[in-house]
Amino acid sequence: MALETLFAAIVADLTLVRDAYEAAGLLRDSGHGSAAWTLFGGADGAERFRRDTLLADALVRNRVARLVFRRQGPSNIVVFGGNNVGKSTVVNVLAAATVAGTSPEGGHTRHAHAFTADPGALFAWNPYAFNRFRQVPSSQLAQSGFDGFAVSTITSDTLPPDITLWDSPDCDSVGSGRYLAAVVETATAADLIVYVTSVEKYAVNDLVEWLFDLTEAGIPILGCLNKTPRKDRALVMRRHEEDILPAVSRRLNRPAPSIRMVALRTMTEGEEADLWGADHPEAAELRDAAVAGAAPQDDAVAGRAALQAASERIDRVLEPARAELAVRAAWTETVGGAVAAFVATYESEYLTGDSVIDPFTKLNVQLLDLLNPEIPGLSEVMRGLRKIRRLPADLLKAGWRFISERTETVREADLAPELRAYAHAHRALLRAIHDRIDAERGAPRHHPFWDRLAVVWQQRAADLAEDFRRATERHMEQTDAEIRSAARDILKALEQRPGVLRLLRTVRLSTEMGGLLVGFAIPGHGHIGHDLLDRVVIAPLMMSATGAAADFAVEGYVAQRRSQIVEKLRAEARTIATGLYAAPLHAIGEEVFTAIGTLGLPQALLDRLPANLDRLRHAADRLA
Ligand SMILES: Nc1nc2c(ncn2[C@@H]2O[C@H](COP(=O)(O)OP(=O)(O)O)[C@@H](O)[C@H]2O)c(=O)[nH]1
Ligand SMILES: [Mg+2]
Repeated sequence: MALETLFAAIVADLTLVRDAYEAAGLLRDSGHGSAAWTLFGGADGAERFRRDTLLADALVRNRVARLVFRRQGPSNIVVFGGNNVGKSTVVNVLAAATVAGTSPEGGHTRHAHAFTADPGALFAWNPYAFNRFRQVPSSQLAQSGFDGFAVSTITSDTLPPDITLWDSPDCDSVGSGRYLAAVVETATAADLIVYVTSVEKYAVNDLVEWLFDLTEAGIPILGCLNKTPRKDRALVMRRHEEDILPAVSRRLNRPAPSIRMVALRTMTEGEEADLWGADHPEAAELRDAAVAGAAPQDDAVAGRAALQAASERIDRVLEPARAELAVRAAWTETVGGAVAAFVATYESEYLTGDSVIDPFTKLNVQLLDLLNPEIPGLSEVMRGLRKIRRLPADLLKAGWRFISERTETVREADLAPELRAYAHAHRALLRAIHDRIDAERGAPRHHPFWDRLAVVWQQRAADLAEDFRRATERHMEQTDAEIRSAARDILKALEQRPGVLRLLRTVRLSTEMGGLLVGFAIPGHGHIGHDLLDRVVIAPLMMSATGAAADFAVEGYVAQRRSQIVEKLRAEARTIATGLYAAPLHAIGEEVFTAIGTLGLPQALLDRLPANLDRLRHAADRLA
């Protein structure tokens, strides 16, 4: 791939990432409880992420671009620093004219503003510079959105014509989150940054960290100590170099930049223009140092340093997108696991459990009912089986309280085994989901998905329980119909065995366990338990001396019809679980993502972008 194509692909992907993050509000709000705050476990992490994301994108577009395009045009000197340190004043000192607006209040400058002799030449070499910003007339700058910037034409006697001066907004004041993108865009376009600080601000950690980020990205920095009385200057400069930078270096475990500092004369009572007047040679000293420092760098060196800095950040930048994909996978897995828990519980408690063989009891009873409705005890058993055929609503209440109370209620014991199995299966499913949500939210850093899910889940679980109740009842009716038709089929098959039919007609029934399990007794054979078909139908047939082929045919048919019922019930439990739970749970997941703002960045992009940065690095190393 040609270097330019590769570069364009990287820029396009970074743009998609940044668009997605901006749409989701991740770059705007890092306050308590915001998505970024939750995702990064606090404001520090959220702000670090915002800075890394803005930097990686802007470094690529404004500096890595030098590997691809020939940098031309004026050099940019960008004045950068904390709130109210006198940045705009320093722009004026450098221009030796009042060009930039200053104000005693903080946060006055909110847009990037260029002062240049040749506006047309500004970014003629780089189509990607300031591509997320709109140029507006400087008179409209104050009213423009945070994506506005202005370019004013100046003619200066003191400043070389190939120097463009940039005023930038504060990088640290409250609310700077909104215009931080403008700060980063301007800073990364710099050939030299004039870092303005003061006796009040020089020790602010957040500001000092910028010096590390910018230096590592290969951007030359000149320090300017402003608003500091002459008697304190030497001390402040020494402390900055000997204490502050090393302390931050130790904390960040990154090498300390070495920053040359020039101090400006303090404006006491007087006019701003005095600051660059004849008796203030500091202004000229600063200007000369800045112009010298802004001399064009080697493009390959500058581009590679920026590429290195962007590459080092890319994993942190992509973290929210990766986290989102991981959350999607986790939710799919949770739903799958919960549905599996539902089916497993239903199976073990109803279909394959050794104490409950309710479908067969029903089958046998139906069979007997068809044979002889007058069989003693049969009508009671039929009534018993039909007894509790509705799931009591409170058993299905899906609130946390219901799930955490793992006690068996009295009413539950009264339930027909099928319903009890279903109620337990329902609970197993809820518990699986609840446990996962709890575990995820328990982590100090977690995806906001889980918090929102907990809220939506509370609202929806009641509806789910109601749907479940209806579906279970419907299913029970279907099961009964299925069992009745199986009984009819078996009876038909048994017609070949009139002796067995005769025997069965004499059976007596007794009920156990609250009428839910049925015992069978045949006069002369004693109590034979509840699995009638195996013992009463199959066994005698096996022992019978008559035609083995026909016997096995009947036996085989009965066994097959029975296993069909089990298979059908198992399949239906799966269908119920999938239709009733899986689809709505996935829909809830999507709803939560929509509510919290889904990024929707595909895995392919997350793999491709770092790989392309690597490829560009190798290509640049080969060129060097
Ligand atoms: N006392 C004093 N005030 C200054 C000096 N430099 C700038 N200021 C004032 O500090 C205030 C903020 O300056 P400004 O350049 O707007 O700061 P910015 O927010 O960093 O751009 C303005 O009222 C300036 O006049 C200085 O050297 N001494
Ligand atoms: Mg300003």
